[in-house]
Amino acid sequence: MSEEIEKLFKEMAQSIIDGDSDISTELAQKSIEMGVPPLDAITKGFVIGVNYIGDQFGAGEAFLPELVMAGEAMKAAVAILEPELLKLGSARETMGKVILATVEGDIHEIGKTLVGTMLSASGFEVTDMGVDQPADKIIGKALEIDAQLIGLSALLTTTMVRQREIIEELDKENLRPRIQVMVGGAPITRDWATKIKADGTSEDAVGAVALAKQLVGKA
Ligand code: B12
Repeated sequence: MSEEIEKLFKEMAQSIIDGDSDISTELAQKSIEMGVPPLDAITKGFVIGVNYIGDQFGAGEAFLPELVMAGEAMKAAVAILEPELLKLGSARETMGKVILATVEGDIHEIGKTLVGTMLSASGFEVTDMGVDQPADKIIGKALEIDAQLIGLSALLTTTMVRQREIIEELDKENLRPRIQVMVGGAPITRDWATKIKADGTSEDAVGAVALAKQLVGKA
């Protein structure tokens, strides 16, 4: 990695730590002009900053306003890079229909949106329902558009249980394996996914695409 790009990644992380959306969007734009791969800008730059603030918050060394500002700066930067991520898409065939949602009680959206963008770039038809979505709405939407796959994001240990509820509901209504479920979000582990009988999980957006392809039989 060139020194210039390394410096850019550090500045990106710092802009999130500072909660400065003006700088984070400026740096996102700069990375495009420099030809930095957009996913690298996110994972090697901005995510480092948001994880740092998350850890500080968890340790009681940063407070809610800082978390909120970091989240906003992160969201703004990712929005600038989204069209670039979509451009990377080499998809020629339709891979299938996916519903994405963050579960009820949970408003974290950045990771879910990133997963959605990457899935779209890979040829999936993505219906992103947004955040704080109850089970019946998610299942209703999946049936309405005849989705093969539901992707459920949860960032809180208190909301991950909602993933299980949705899977149980689908099972109760005999809607699986017609509709498969992948789960994700920072607290989600492979063990959890197995325990709640999800069809799979991935810790990042690239892995989510690979998993989705595998689940629809197009890997
Ligand atoms: C930004 C942020 C916020 C922002 C969210 C802004 C937004 N518009 O999304 C705001 C300020 C709103 C927020 C609020 C809260 N937050 Co918060 N937040 C974070 C933070 C710092 C970063 C999350 C993030 O965006 N990461 C970057 C993205 C790219 O990564 P990601 O979300 O993990 O997604 C990736 C993977 O997980 C995966 N993935 C994600 N979804 C899916 C779905 C599928 C299907 C698949 C396959 C993969 C997948 O792929 C993604 C891309 O690589 C985390 C800390 C952390 N490191 O996770 C805390 C964190 C999640 N928050 C936390 C807390 C406590 C809260 C609050 C309760 C704080 C409060 N007291 O009010 C509230 C909850 C509000 C609610 N009801 O949801 C805690 C949770 C602790 C716990 N054990 O549950 C954390 C861990 C911070 C901490 N260390 O304490 N938060």
